[in-house]
Amino acid sequence: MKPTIKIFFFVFSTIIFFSCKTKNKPARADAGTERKWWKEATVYQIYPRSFQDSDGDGVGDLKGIISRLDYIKSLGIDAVWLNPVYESPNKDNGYDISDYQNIMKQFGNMDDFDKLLKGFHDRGIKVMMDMVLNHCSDQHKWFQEAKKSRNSEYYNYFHWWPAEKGEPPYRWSIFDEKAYGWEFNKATNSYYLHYFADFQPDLNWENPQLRQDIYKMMRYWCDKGVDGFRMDALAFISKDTTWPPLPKEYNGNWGLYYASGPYLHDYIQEMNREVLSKYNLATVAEAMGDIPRVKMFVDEDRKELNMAYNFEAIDFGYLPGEYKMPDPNGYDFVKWKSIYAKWDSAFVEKGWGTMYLANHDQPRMLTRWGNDTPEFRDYSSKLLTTFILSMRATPFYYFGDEIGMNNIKFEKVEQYNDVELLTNYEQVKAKGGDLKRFLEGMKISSRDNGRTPMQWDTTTNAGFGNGKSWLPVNGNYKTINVAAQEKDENSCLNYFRKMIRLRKDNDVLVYGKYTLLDKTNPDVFAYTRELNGKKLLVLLNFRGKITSVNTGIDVGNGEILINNYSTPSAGGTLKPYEAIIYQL
Ligand code: TEU
Repeated sequence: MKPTIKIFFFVFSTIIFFSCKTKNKPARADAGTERKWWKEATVYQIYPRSFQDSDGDGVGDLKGIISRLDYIKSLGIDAVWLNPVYESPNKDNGYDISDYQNIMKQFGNMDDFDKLLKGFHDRGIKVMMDMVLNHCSDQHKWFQEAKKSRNSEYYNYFHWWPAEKGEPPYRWSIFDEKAYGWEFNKATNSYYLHYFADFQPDLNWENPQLRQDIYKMMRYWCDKGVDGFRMDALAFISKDTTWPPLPKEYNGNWGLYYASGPYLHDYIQEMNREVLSKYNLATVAEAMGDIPRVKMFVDEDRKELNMAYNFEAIDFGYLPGEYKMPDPNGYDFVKWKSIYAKWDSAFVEKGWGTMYLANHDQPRMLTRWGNDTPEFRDYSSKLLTTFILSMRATPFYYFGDEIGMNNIKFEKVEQYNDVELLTNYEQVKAKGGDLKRFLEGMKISSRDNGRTPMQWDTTTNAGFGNGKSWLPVNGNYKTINVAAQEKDENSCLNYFRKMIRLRKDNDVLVYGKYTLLDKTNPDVFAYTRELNGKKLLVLLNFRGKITSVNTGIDVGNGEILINNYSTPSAGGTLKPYEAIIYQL
């Protein structure tokens, strides 16, 4: 090429480059963060085991999801997060992976996965995979080899404590009957570490070879065309291998301690260089801790991840020192509101958050944060939907919540499937605790409540599948189901669609500045969202009674954009579980 032509091309491409940049300039009123598809997206979480069973074995599968693609599209969501679909013995429902590059047999095969991915992409829906990187299954080839001998090439893929050094320093385990994080292995005369169940050995990220294998595996999925990752327990991957005793100040706060490994962010940055930066991905990490710690995962300058999935608000209202035991006196609503305001302010300048009220580790949002009595189920379900979709953070919406599914509330321990509940039950029992009280509490907070099969229609098993489902279908499926709600324009389902459209049509709901109002109101969550001169007011009455609200804003000339009653309240009061968004 002649030098003059080269110069011409250089000048021309520079102009194009900068004009594209200006077009994508942020429209946010108060921050420097850029517009991104994953900030504007609503993510719908699918727990494949419970969504749709296509072959009658009682377990949901990929073909089942394929048969529901048009339904998922009809919701208006932009992306899905699929809980783990990899090969697994399923002792923790896929969070114990035995082969990261194969599909769990119960769910189908790789051909089904490719069809599913294409089916989503054809409909303009992105797919986020669940990546479990802190641990794998004890059935994984790496562990099967490692446990044979200290000389195995995979021995250092895990953390071991040689028995000749005596008992290992205490580590707590979340899913262990003895709450003990080390398990003895005879063949190697050593203990392996497991922060979760003993069938979930922790991977040794301190070993560069393991990290390279993980990155290679992640690139395999990226090359297939997946659009992002939800990274399970990522904050726990780095360990201090001098194994100091657990510091006293972390007593009871194991999550924080486990999330403070010395090389955590070096590893995430390395993963970013080796994998994430090479693709256009949405990444979200389960990130424990206070604001400065969580910001480290998502501050753009640090080149780690996109979104933080924090636990402070969702874990609120449990009795201190008792695992997931709801306080019978309820929770401090004013404090809860302030937690949301605090986390909003965390990401004004840098990073980005997520908004959710439920997922597969939580009970149904309607039971926990709303009101599942017949009188208020409909109103409170719509209220929670309004809340999730009007905050400044990417909404992660859990399947089934769009029709207002609620907790199944098992009576007996035998009815449960979840390893978390079963091991915690044993822990309470070992301590001589009150098991009846424990089971009462679990009716509100246990994970199986959120895992019962999707309620599609009034046919056998709610249309989930022909076989006996792995968890029973909630007995209310004859009234609470998709088919019935499709026909009712005022259903929770259609309200969810409407609210999604509202968020799509109003940038202000995505990027607009957030201001909490009437902060000390013990019943109402009230806030404004503002962007480029547009201002919305969100009013949410979280109580089953008429309440007053005092935001100091005159809504007289405001236009109501959405409301969950046929005739909205006017002035300073709100009806039970009323939700209104005004454009001021
Ligand atoms: O959960 C990670 C996690 O930190 C758990 O403590 C979670 O908060 C707990 O399950 C809440 O009840 C992930 C997955 O989401 C969960 O389903 C798995 O069981 C867990 O990892 C182990 O892989």
